[in-house]
Amino acid sequence: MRRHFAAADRILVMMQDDPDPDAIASALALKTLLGRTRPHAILGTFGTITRPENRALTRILEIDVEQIKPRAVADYDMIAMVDAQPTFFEEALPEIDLVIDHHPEEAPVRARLRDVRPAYGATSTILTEYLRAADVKLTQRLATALLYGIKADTLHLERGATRADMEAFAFLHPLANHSAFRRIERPEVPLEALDALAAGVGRRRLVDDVMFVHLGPVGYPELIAQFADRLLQVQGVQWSVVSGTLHAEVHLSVRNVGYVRAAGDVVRQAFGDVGGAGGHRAMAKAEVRLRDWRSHVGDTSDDALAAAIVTRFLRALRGGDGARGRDERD
Ligand SMILES: [Mn+2]
Repeated sequence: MRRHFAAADRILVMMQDDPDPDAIASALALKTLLGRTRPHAILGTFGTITRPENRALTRILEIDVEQIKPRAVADYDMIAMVDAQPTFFEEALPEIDLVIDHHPEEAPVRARLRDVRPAYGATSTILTEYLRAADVKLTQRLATALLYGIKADTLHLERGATRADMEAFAFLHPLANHSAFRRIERPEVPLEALDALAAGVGRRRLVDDVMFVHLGPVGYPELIAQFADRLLQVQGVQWSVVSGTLHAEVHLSVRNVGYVRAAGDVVRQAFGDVGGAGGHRAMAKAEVRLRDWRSHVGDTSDDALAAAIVTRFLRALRGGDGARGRDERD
């Protein structure tokens, strides 16, 4: 790989559109492996980083991620791609020099050099192996990023982690900065968001083991997911359903304790007919345009939205007249 890239003046290390920690850490690791400093290699994406944890990662570890235009790709001599494959992009791309990824191949990956290992839980694990093989001394910053990449992609080694991921994790753990880690994992909540939370919690509905909180208008969508995580900690709660509105859409995040019905199935059944809905076993989300909600469901005042979400969700969760349950307020 080093030999291949040695001839290039400017290298682009490409990540997916909303780069996640695994992509960002892998890109930083590849740049280190190739021995490049700015401006010779840049970490680029066509999109932006949206999740607060991921923004915190780049801010706290001072990792430069540049948003680039598709036509700017031609300005680089060589292109590497990490945690993604050329077919994941809608944009027309020139020949890719290197792909390192752990996603299954949708179509055969076309690149001059390629290392795709679908069995791995994280691309960061693959890059950690390269760095160790090449005897590169890891900085605390890079070790922290890679450890976070593995943790984020494997849900703390609980999802899809292999022996290789665990070995990389054990290698990186003593090298990482754990106080930086904590600051990244628990992103700051803006002061104004507390008012939305306080009001939402005041209007909460707890029906049996399902906690519903409608926040009303929110500043950014990740708040909804953050609060859904938190509210699952309430005693006796097995499901948390948090909703809010922004950009003329209603956003909804669902979390559960993991040993109940798959959250993705319930959310798809409850809201799939009016908007985008789906997810995994223990987390799911839905996004519905208010315009579509009005024409298919009804009133979009906050009270009406909150009530319709309760009814639809419980019906999907329980079937039939599932909306009838023991309400905290009964
Ligand atoms: Mn990944």
